[in-house]
Amino acid sequence: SPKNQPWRPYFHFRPPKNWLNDPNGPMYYKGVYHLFYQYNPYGSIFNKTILWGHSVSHDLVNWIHLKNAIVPTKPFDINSCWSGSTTILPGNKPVVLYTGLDSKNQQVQNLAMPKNLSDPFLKEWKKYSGNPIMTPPHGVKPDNFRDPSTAWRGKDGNWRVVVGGLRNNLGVAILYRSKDFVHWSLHDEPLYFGKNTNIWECPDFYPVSTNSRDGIENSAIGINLKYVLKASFKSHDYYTIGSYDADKEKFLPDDHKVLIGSTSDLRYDYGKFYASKTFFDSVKNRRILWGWINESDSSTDDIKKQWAGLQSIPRQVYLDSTRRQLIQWPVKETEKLREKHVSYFGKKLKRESLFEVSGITASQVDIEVSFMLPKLEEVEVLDPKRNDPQLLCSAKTSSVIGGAGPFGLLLMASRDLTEQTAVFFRVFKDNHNHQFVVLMCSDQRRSSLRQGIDKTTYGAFIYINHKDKMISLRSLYSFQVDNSVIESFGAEGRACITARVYPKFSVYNEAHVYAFNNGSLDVVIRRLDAWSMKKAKGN
Ligand code: DQQ
Repeated sequence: SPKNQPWRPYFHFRPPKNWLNDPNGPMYYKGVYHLFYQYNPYGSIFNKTILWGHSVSHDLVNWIHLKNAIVPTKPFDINSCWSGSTTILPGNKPVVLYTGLDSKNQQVQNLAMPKNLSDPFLKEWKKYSGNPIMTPPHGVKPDNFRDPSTAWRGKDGNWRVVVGGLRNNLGVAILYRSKDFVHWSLHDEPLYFGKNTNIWECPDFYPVSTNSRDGIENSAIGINLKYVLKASFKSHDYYTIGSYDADKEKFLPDDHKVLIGSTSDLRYDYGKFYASKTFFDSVKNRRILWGWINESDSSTDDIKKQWAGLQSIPRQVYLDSTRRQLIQWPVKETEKLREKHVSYFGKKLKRESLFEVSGITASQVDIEVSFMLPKLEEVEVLDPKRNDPQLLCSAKTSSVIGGAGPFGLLLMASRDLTEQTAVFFRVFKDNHNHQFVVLMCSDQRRSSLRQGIDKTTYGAFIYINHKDKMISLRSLYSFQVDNSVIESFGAEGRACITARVYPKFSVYNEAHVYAFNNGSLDVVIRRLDAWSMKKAKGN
């Protein structure tokens, strides 16, 4: 029962045990946030039976785990209930579209609805008897057709929805239309497509406001809107911003910013973060993004520890004032978990120096720091051939001395620094594009003395204005007994990097946090705030 929820030793969402992947159908309904997720209730690896786990929360922080909501029972989903989304129909009636693996293992789209709309927890779900409502169209193989998005309604009153797929070798957001949400007809052309991407999984399509941080409901029509189109492929969530031509049923990216999975494509996160989904939170007027954070250890490890996968901290998303990218920031409610607090002001970090942020329990932390940038004239010049930030971070590690930077934080660090995760910045002059660019890195190479863990370094570019005097970094990490998650937000959320780390020694009281500067120029910490983070509760 919800009253006997196990105590949660961490604040990243996951069920008490077993395998979890994509977030499904998040929504707000009658005072309650719902999160469904791809779940294998029988073990801690991805398996033949995947279904919809279900949890609810009043605050996006503490969760109650309910019984599985949508499980394989019928010929149209007997082999798994894969990813999908919620749409709130007029009259506050939520419905779910999800992918079923049918008795022939074909991917089909199904409709489900709550049995009892007066239960805010929506514990019981029923499936529409006429399922499936969509089957693989011409040119789409039966294993390349999945993950219906939240639907939106056009001026004509008809519903639209996109389904991910691979059609004639193009990654596609396949468009369907319906008058009644039950009978759907295929639109010849996809809403949008990409070349050389493989199948598009979990497409997401939504409006964002051009003049406020408020979220916009999916069916909103109006001025001061732009549209975001996201697709998941090649292990990453790529997005582009543009306009939506409702008459032609087309998404048109700004500045020809296509989705091809290149290093210049925009990504929600430059670390581990996949199959994400947003929803409109009508009570707080914001759009919230959830993403799946996979493990970096082996499946043998996962079988041993009996769980795998968690969800990111829910992030509020909105358009940056440049209108060229999104900003992401952990939802305000996360701050409820802040406990012991320390702060530092005007602390000078001389070249090649290190100082410990002490006074907090450093195994579970929220830390925000703003660095005053040194004179930008004196920074390193970016080699135009090195345009892949991830590769640049792998070459220019935290110990490679630069001009302005590397400076940043050493997280989950042991006293002797043999274990540490470095999250840091390095400032470059990009002569080619006549601008300054900050390279943000998350370096996992020394995150653990354990072997057999993926310790790939991640990196992102953040373009700054020559007048900018400061750059900020916020890292949040929660401790999972066997390992940790570090989510880092650079420049107020303009670049995000999520990493999994599995320290062997730098745990509990042996975990330390440091700020460092390995650049030849001094930097000043304008302000640093760090909090120990409380445990989130199940109830
Ligand atoms: N995960 C689901 C699919 C989706 C994939 C299966 C993305 O529906 O395409 O668990 O991680």
